[in-house]
Amino acid sequence: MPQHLLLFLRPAADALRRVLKERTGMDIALSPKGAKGSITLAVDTALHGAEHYRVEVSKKGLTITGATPAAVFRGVMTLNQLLLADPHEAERGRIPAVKIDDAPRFALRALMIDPARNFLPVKDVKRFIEVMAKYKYNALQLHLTDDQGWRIALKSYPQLASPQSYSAADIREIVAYAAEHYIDVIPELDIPGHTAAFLSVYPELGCTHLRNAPIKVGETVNRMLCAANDTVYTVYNQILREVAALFPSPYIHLGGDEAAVPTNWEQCPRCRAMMEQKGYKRASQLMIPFFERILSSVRATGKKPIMWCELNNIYPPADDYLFPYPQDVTLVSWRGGLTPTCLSLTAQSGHKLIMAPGEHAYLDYPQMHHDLPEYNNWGMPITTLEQAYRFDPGYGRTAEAQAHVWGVMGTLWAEAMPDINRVTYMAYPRALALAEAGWTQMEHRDWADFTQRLYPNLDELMRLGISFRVPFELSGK
Ligand code: TNX
Repeated sequence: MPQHLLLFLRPAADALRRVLKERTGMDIALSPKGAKGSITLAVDTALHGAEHYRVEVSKKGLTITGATPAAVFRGVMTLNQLLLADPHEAERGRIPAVKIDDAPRFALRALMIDPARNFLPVKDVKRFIEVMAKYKYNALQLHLTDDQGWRIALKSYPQLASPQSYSAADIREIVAYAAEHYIDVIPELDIPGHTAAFLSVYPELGCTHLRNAPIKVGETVNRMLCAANDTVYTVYNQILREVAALFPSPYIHLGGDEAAVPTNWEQCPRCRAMMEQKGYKRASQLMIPFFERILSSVRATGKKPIMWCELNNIYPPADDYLFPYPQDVTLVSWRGGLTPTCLSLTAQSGHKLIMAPGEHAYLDYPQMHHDLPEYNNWGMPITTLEQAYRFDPGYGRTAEAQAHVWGVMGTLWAEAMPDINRVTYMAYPRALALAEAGWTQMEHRDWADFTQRLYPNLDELMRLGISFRVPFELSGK
């Protein structure tokens, strides 16, 4: 095996070693020239698709091949699943004879965590990464800024950082750890709403009429960045440059959700003047020039923008229905009830779409009646494990009408999650259902079968000390 390939296969080889040690007690030695051994990992360029892999176990040995090193790593995770399914055999060093040829239905399978609302230390984020990697997730979105906190310490604007935040070294540590699991870490800086933490430091960058209205970090005060203040764009240009340099991800998420336009831009003399000058009828139309400038800063960094798809909040469904997202913005469908519309609109417009519908993928919603969160529930609907599982990210549409769906994302908004235990309690086992929705073709999905395959995995989560919700099979009533 060429030396450079081995280097790239190192994370998969390390993972294989851990899996075999943990499940079978075997301690295998790694060798770059192990082509003759009974255990082989290799990149096979005859395979296509970034995560296409094969696992073959026979009398001759174990071979895991993949189109890329990431694919080989996913194959190792599948081996882990096989061994988990029959721990007694595995303990005896016996691996079932199989021939698996597998590739994901969707290229993106993401979870989003929210250290902005409740900070999560680096070690907890790393642990979270470890678990999600076992289920072949390949992206972690970090919601880094919100009303409750600004969680990234920047050189350019150090004052912004909340007392608990990630340093550049922390970010590098998270990113490197994620990379070993072939997980892309996507930063999110939420603008122009959800910016109370920012505006508590720079109140002069909010709308003119609110400058003297006090802001308390930790309260959702629905303040927005002023659309008609040049300094906002200069500051964010610098922030985006620094964030872009810290994260190797090709993407930056800019939020764009839940902006309180009527109490901010609509009342602000400067924003009103800008509306007039542009000939706009509604203050929400200022989103167009606002994001035009922000997006040009993002493009200058070489990154691709992602935004929450807002259909009824920023852009009210009036007769002059607006769908003004520039073509290079990847959208995330999230708001309950709006996903079918969002799916259709983006199919027409050709925008790339991530599916995170509130109906299935909002892992911050309670899993049962009277379950957590018992406080701070603004009316979140119950989302059972079964409801999470019954998610077809293509919403049953024709192949053509879902061709623009890039993948799935589960959100763990953390207003009611004070620590990582609560985060995993909300995430699991539903994130297992979502992982399957993202990976597996509909014809291979089966709820009853899933619940059976679930047990060894729950057993494993328990053994690892990861909290999760049981019982999970009840209807939720
Ligand atoms: C809406 S989902 C939000 C978040 C909240 C979440 C609570 C989205 C784009 N914005 O700021 O945390 O609801 O479920």
